[in-house]
Amino acid sequence: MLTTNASLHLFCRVVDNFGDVGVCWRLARQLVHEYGVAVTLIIDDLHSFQKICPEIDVQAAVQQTQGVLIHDWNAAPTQAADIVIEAFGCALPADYLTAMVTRPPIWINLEYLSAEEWVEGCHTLASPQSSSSLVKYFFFPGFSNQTGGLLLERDLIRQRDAFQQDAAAMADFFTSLKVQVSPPDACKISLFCYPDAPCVSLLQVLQRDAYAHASPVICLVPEGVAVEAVSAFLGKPAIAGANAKRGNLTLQVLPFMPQADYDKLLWACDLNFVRGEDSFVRAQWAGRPFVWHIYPQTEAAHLVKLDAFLKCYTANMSPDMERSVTDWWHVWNTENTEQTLSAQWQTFHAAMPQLQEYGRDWGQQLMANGDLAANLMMFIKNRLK
Ligand code: TRH
Repeated sequence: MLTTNASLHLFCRVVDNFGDVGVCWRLARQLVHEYGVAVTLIIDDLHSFQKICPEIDVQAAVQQTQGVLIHDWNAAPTQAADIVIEAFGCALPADYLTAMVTRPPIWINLEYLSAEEWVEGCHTLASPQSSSSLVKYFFFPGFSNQTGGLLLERDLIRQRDAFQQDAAAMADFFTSLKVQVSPPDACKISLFCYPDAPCVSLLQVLQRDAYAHASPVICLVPEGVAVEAVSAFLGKPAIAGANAKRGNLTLQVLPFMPQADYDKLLWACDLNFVRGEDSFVRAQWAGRPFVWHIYPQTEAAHLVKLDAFLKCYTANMSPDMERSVTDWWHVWNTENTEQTLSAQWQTFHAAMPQLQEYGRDWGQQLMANGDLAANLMMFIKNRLK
């Protein structure tokens, strides 16, 4: 395995929201804790970082948290490390690039996640830089063994299983969030999506008494998510702790929580609506049915990515199950009328027990690709030879 005295600088610029820092923070911690690498995370937005990791001091130019050295972007190191990871093509500072020419590191561009087929052909490709003697390598996360795999901590699945098998631990978790799970067999849904998701229609569908044959629904929404739809449903501001019950649905706003607690929320719910990249991956490790709201792109490029993932995720499903998932995910990403959502929701909802089973097998299939940190370390080790 990689020598532990190798230094690694991981550069992250927050484009928006929490996924960029979410992915980098997870990777940084894993490389420190599981591989003993000296990781420095250089980041340009400590405020976004603090949302998912409350111990971050937004004023500090340099700080150490959970074994990771963290530099504000404006206080980036001036000496190049042995390994440099540029997250999502974030463009390294000019001075740092100059330092890299003097002491060339292994330079990796960690790319965005996509299930599109071209990813396999580009994974680990070398890109010689025309302006210097440096070479940058592309490293793609993904869903096949021809990609870098997905971020997965060594102990995560064991921790998940222990939590999901421990009714008292789950009850304590909900109590800590001030959520009353009543009745105990209520269907618990977490909701994390972009502002253009058809949330008003979803909440109407979930509250309708026509579905009272199904168990009551408790929908948990982190503060700041689907704010308009949630406050319209509540009839009051969508702030943490606010809740209301209408028809079959109880809706409650949760505080935006630290990353590890958000994982637990995904493990504890019966269905998770997730978005972007990181929560999307974590929902897959939760082993529970999930629905992806993909990050919207111009010219509907995101819908191609959505279908690429659906193709690989549903490959081993029965035709009926495949249709219920594909139709519901399409509706969630493109439609907004209550009528359209209602029909597809009923079919999807009926398929949830089978999806629960399927989710476990899907997780096993993903794990067989090796996890991203392990694959990355192997790639680096081979370059260091
Ligand atoms: O927040 P996202 O939409 O982030 C990203 C960025 O927008 C990025 O620019 C884009 O390219 C990418 O999506 C596709 O969604 P994501 O990726 O799911 O990241 C959310 C992070 O926030 C994830 O690490 C989980 C964390 N989180 C918490 O820590 N606590 C919470 O309460 C919630 C709801 C999320």
